[in-house]
Amino acid sequence: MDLLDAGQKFSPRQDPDWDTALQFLPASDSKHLEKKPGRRKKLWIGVGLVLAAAAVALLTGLLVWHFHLRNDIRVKRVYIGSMGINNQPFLLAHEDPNSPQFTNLATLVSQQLKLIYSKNSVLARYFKGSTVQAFSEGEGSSDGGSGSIVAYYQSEFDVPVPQQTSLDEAIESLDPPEGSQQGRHGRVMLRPTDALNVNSVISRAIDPRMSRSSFERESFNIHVKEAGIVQSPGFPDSSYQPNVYLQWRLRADPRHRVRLDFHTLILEDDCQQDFIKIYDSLAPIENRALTEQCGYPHGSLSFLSSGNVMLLTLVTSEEKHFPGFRANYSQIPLTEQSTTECGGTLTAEKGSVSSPFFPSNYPPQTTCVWNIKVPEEKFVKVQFNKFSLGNQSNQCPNDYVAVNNQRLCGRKLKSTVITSLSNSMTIKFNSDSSYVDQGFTAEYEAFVPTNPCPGRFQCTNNLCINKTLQCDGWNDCGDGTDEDNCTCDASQMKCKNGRCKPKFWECDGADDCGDNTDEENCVKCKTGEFSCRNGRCVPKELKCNGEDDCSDGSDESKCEKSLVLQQCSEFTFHCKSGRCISKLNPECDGEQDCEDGSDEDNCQCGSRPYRSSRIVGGQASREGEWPWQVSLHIKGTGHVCGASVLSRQWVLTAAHCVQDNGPNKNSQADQWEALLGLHVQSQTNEWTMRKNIKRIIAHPDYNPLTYNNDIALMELDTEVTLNQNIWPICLPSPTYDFPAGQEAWITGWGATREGGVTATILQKAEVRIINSTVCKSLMNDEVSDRMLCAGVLKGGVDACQGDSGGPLSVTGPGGRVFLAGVVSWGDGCARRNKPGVYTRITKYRSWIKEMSGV
Ligand code: 4AZ
Repeated sequence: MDLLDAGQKFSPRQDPDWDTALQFLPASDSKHLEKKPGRRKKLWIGVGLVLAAAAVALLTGLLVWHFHLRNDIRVKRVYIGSMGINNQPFLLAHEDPNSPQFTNLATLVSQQLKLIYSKNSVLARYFKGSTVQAFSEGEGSSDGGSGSIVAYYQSEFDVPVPQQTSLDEAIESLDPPEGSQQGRHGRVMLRPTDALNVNSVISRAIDPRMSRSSFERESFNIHVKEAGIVQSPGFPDSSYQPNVYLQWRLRADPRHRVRLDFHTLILEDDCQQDFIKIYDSLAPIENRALTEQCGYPHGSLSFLSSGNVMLLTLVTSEEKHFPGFRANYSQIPLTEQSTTECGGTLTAEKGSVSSPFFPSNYPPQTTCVWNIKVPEEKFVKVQFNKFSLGNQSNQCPNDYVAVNNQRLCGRKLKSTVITSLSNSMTIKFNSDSSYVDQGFTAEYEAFVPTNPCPGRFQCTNNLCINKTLQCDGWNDCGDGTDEDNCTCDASQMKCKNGRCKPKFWECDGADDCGDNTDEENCVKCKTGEFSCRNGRCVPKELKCNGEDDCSDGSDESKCEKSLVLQQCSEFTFHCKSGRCISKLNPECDGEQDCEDGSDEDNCQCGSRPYRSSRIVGGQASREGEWPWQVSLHIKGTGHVCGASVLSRQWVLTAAHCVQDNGPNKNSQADQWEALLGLHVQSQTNEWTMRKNIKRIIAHPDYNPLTYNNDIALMELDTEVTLNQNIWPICLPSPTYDFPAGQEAWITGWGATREGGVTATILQKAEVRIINSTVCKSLMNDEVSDRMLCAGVLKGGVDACQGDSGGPLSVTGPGGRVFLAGVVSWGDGCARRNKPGVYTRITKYRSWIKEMSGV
């Protein structure tokens, strides 16, 4: 019998009792196996009933567990807090947890807390116990008696999981009412049992990242009266230890603030793993946290306490360890009247105001009020230059600046102008008790209402600018109103938004109009066609298909995925094997694209090794931010040029830096020394290496008249040890593409303005790659194909004298930084429409390899 024959027995329509018909294959003894239909049905019903009963029982059990037993599953919840106590003097012995004075007072505080919790049914039910961690001076006794003290404690509760929120709420309900001096835990409430006169209790749940049980914990007590240094253990010779929770309790003299300035801070990038947190308290109370930092932070790292204590904590995880931190501590007196620090009455017609201690972060719990009064017939306007006050939010409930009662916060108010329609203006600055920021600087000025901008153009945002800046293609007002309603002249194009822009900016790869209309209709090919770099048009579908349809390879040069190409071109990456791939800039992007993996060879470059994360118009960089930056010194003279680290033994600079110049024999290696890992001129540190030069190889075709081939290699006399501040930059392959409009960074210690003096701290500035055709026309055709232009055409940002030889750094697709250019020349510095000109490194890749092996 074949199988089909057996299958014919399956006939559900004829036999509704389907399981009796489930006989696809005949058994050898079919009679024996066939079940009696009636008995089997009963059996199945029975099994069904049993299963249903089991399911109901299971469900009931689960519900009971959920609503009853699970309610009984308790978790430990820890709150960190502070208690202000009147009538208890602070003694030196209170700093020592082993002293009897500490123990006695700690016992009283624990009893007091128990008493406070006992008056709240939720707290009373779940309270387990408290421990006191430290004491500090209070801000003065409210009844003028024997002084006051603050106790820092930890309270533990065992709470059923669903009750955690109510417990948090109960704890927060103990906070003193806002603005009150005397809390609700005063004498009256606690008498007669307690000996403590409590004026406030504040506590919050501990940061969960600080409550891991596996931590090794340690605390250090530091008096900051004598300025000193605090650093992570092992810094700078070794990275910090795993799994630690370290606390540094910093105490200043009474009526002083603690000041903490970070010199270095390099932690793992992920704040869930490693972080530092600073508190305006001696215990890590969440609503006294001033900042949390991890990775390689870039903002201001100078912090001030509101009173005479501060807590610095370091938490690390099991994996990945970084150098850590070093910070300087000191104390500064708290002035009797806050107006000497900030605020006051200002009657001059012009002046400036800033948040306290700017550019350091402002301290918490600070209020300043400036009352500006100018002559009767005038109005007042204020312009913010820097503005960094927390996050933007609707009502600005935390830190804010209020101008005539209008609250401002966030980070977007730079260049904002606010006018007062009278001769007075009130500016108020307010910081709450946690999370500080850098603050603001502002300038105010009186003006005649009928003529707010005498001789100048008035922007809609009330800024006054020079009339010549109107309709010049640049947004000088900040709100673009100087470029509205303009009649474009013959050399300009009209954008759709009505603005006029120089014609040569059309199709240069950058959105100059602001609405991108200068970049539209740039392609001459029909829709559905790809425009090749050689001007040919090919169907779009042929782009990135692995074949050179343009005949110049450009249809295969900017592909997402890498295809191995039949033919190589000047636009495609050459693998070591000799084959080419279609992906744009595949080298060192973290993905293997060549079959032989050669696109990821030699990629120990271009990263900030411990990142987790002059120049005119720039800003000071952070130490270690540009580890490939070199300062070239002529011995006995000091800094002359910049250079870039290529390897342990080679640095790259400009040929014009190493030319003999009268009596200066700059072409001779022994005249020079290279400083690697330098941040501040004349301030070397443990990361800095000073090296003599063994050999200088200037490009043989360098032309001192045209600056063509302005490139030179320097061989160091011995290899440097790479460290967190010394690391090579990646060299781009000859086919690497740096498109117009791409962001790039220039760095150096050169002049900070044309004809000015050099910078002390390494400066950085962001510029953009500029289209070569545009650049040639701006620079009188003096730019060759072996040069690259970058800058900000509006002016104000550029490399300058002393930056020569230094890097033009561009971040590639995988996050590594590539050397796009070497600072070479320019028409002055930071002039409008005069970009900086750089040696185009892609043109010298094989020369560098040939000369240095890098
Ligand atoms: C110089 O003299 C120099 N604006 C370097 C760069 C630039 C100008 C001058 C570019 O070394």
